[in-house]
Amino acid sequence: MGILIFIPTYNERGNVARLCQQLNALRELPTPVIADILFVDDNSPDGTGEVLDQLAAQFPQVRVIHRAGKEGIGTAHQVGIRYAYQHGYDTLITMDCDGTHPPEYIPEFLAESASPVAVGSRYLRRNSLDEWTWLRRLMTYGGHMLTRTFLNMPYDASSAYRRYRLKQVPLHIFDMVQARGYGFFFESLYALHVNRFAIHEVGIILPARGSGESKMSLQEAWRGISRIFTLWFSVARNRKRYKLVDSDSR
Ligand SMILES: Nc1nc2c(ncn2[C@@H]2O[C@H](COP(=O)(O)OP(=O)(O)OP(=O)(O)O)[C@@H](O)[C@H]2O)c(=O)[nH]1
Ligand SMILES: [Mg+2]
Repeated sequence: MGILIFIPTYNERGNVARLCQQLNALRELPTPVIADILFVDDNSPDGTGEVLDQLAAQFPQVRVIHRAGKEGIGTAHQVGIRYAYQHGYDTLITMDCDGTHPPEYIPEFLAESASPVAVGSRYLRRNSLDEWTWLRRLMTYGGHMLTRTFLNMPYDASSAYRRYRLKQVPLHIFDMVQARGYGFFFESLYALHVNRFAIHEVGIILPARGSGESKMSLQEAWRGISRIFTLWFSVARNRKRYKLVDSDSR
């Protein structure tokens, strides 16, 4: 089977319909992107779940999983990833719902065929974060500096805009990830990196968020930072912690 686009939502009522429409428009391109779309909504108080149900009734390619409450962005991605494996998709794209991950990059993600993983990177283009506030830029660059320094990863490790080729990546990689929140992104990329899966970066420009508010609170940012150090410490103590049995032969 083909492509699944996975999008976690929490209070994105004002953004879901537009994103859905933009993703459907990719079907009309000269090289059409025919994909199913899966939303995982955590019982958003703003009623995003009901809007998603309407979209699912309107478009057969849209599916919705409703969870009972806010369980974190990392566990939402785990649900999306497991759904993709269980339903036999070859390719999984993951992205945010807030308009910061323009769907125009999806064809570029798909065109790259050499790497099992592709990541949308905010560090390849000078103007990538021009529309963002200085505080949000500071947080993003700070996180990047920490993942570079402590986890030795050159990529944009906290980017949620990704493409995985599932036949080339074993599900077990994601079983190793413990972070339930934003730490999911660098922990999963770390597991891929140490197991020598090629990671391709696509330079993206991120517009400011559409409607609604960020869920990246100071508490979430702090949790992410402490997760980097926990990871660093646990890897220092047990070098095999994230290693698959056969990764040395890759
Ligand atoms: N299902 C689910 N989705 C979440 C949760 N937290 C965040 N999201 C979604 O994950 C995506 C990213 O969240 P954002 O609030 O945009 O976080 P961010 O991109 O780090 O921060 P900004 O873009 O700066 O606002 C959005 O689509 C959110 O709706 C959660 O606990 N559960
Ligand atoms: Mg965002």
